[in-house]
Amino acid sequence: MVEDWQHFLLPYQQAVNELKVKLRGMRKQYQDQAQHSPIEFVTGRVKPVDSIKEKMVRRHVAEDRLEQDMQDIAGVRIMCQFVEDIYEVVDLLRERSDINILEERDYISNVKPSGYRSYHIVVEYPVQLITGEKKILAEIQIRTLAMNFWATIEHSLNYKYQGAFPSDLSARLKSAAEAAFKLDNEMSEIREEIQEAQNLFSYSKNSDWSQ
Ligand code: 0O2
Repeated sequence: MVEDWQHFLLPYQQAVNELKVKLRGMRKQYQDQAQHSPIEFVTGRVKPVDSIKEKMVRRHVAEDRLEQDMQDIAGVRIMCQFVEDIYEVVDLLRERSDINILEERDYISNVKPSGYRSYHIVVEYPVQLITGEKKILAEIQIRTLAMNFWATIEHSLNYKYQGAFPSDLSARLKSAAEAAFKLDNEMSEIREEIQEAQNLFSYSKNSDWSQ
């Protein structure tokens, strides 16, 4: 029985904070070398207690199995400019010694019926507490800016309709997901041209809105 949720969630918040710092640090290193960063920006959140409780019921997760069976209490999202960047980020994560990848779910090759696309990685990440080391499960979602735009809109509509979309809205959302993916593919076609233009900016002289 979780009696003190704030206490239970503290190491999850620490994991999210640390991962955000590390991933933003990767972007800084690319900028430092005046190279295109596959990471555009990073966000993170700890799942709200109500969402945890709702998912426990929906997925039949017992409270004493939460730490092992709920993989997305700590969540980090990495946004990329291009689909190719997503796979570069995945390779970078696979190389890291501070995270242990447990599972990968490619919802880009295997698009969800809703139209949702993203690459999900479930990792085990050690946080250092005053009581010692604790391994935390975290879900890292990697997506393009276009995928993120679609998912953000769909998520808010989902909240309103509780997943039961009217069929015309559901069809519109699917078609919007395909339009977003077409935009990603169009951008990939001119990726080299775009990156060349971006390299003409001196990163040190231009403001960085991603921090
Ligand atoms: P939030 O607010 O983002 O935390 P489940 O959580 O049961 O749905 P599972 O198998 O545990 O599914 O994990 P999955 O499907 O790999 O990832 C779930 C998370 O991915 C969701 O978290 C969303 O962030 C995102 N996601 C998955 N499918 C969709 C979708 O169709 N539309 C949108 N907008 N996002 C999706 P939460 O808990 O829903 O919410």
